[in-house]
Amino acid sequence: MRYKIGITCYPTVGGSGVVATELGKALAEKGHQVHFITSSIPFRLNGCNENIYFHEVEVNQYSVFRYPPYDIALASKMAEIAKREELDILHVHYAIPHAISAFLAKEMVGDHLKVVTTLHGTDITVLGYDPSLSDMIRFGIERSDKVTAVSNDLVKQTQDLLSTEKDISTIYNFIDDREYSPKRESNFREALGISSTQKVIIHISNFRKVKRAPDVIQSFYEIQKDIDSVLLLVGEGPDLPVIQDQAKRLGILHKIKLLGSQKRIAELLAICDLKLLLSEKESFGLVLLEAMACGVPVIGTNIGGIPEVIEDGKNGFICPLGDIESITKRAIQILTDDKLHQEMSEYAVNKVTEDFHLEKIVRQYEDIYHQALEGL
Ligand code: GMT
Repeated sequence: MRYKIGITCYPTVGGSGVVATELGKALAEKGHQVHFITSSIPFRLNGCNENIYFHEVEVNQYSVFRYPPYDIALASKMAEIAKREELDILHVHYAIPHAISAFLAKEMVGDHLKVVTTLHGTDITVLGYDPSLSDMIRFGIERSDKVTAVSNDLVKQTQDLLSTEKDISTIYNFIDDREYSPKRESNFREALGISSTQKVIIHISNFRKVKRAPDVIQSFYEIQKDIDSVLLLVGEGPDLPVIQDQAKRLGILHKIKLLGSQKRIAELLAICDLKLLLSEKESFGLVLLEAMACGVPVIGTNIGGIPEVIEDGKNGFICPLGDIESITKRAIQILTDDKLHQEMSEYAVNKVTEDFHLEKIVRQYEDIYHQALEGL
């Protein structure tokens, strides 16, 4: 069965936008017709595919508006495209405001249009605590025909926090192994002036508070005392100046490479020995999958969906939040025991293939669309 699917997401850098865009590309490859309805072209939407269309949501400015009504403009665009292109499904990523706009669009178009909402994390674990939004998030979820979340932990948090009995299916994030695979050609070591004997540790994030970037710096400070190593920091965000100061104070700034936003992540990962993700909130941790697919062992905190991605002692280690001593100990273990590193690297690649492969996960979304359309 081929569907006509409208996809809405945040088009800028961010896990939910990446997942939504990669899903759209994979669905289009399988012959579905995919219409991205977003405020600008999603940043991962490169290259052409005959089944992919892009519809920009434009918000007109009128002096009477103090705030431009994006949510209404989005709903209106969704309804316009759904009617004109005879869409079967609106699949929205991130509850606010997308699920609400989709609800409005469905009211305008008719019940034959089905709404699938995918929860990604902060739409629940941060916004869900805001009393001015929580009832609206619950409404969006309950009025969606199908709801998915990216980990079992996020399903549970949503049900507990919003007191909803809505059935929410876990569909994990996925990775395309045509893009992320081990032992890729990479000239980053030379380009970054890293010697062949130095170990390379990487952290990739949006450097918001929840990512606990200062813990990454503190752990690296401890690790580099024992191991000749460098730390690569990829991404942009508000905590970058904070950790730059911290690294300067600790006297390790010269061992840290601040790389900003990068597109060639797989090539960067090819030179890495370890990835750290020490967040205090993380519904899944897509960056863990990227590392694992490239054969890089990972250390993460015991929060959110991270333990559903990292099997402690198998493809990396799980450490208590903020426990720098245990993170350091585990990192040194991985970086000094070549046999363990090799085993973890292989386990990581196999786990990605078995649990998080694009084909498997895309089939699960197709199944959700089928259920929504059949009223199952
Ligand atoms: O990581 C972020 O803060 C960005 C955020 C987003 O909405 O783009 O990521 C969330 O969705 C990703 C894709 O499903 C997940 O892999 C991230 O774990 C999740 N972030 C948080 O829960 C903090």
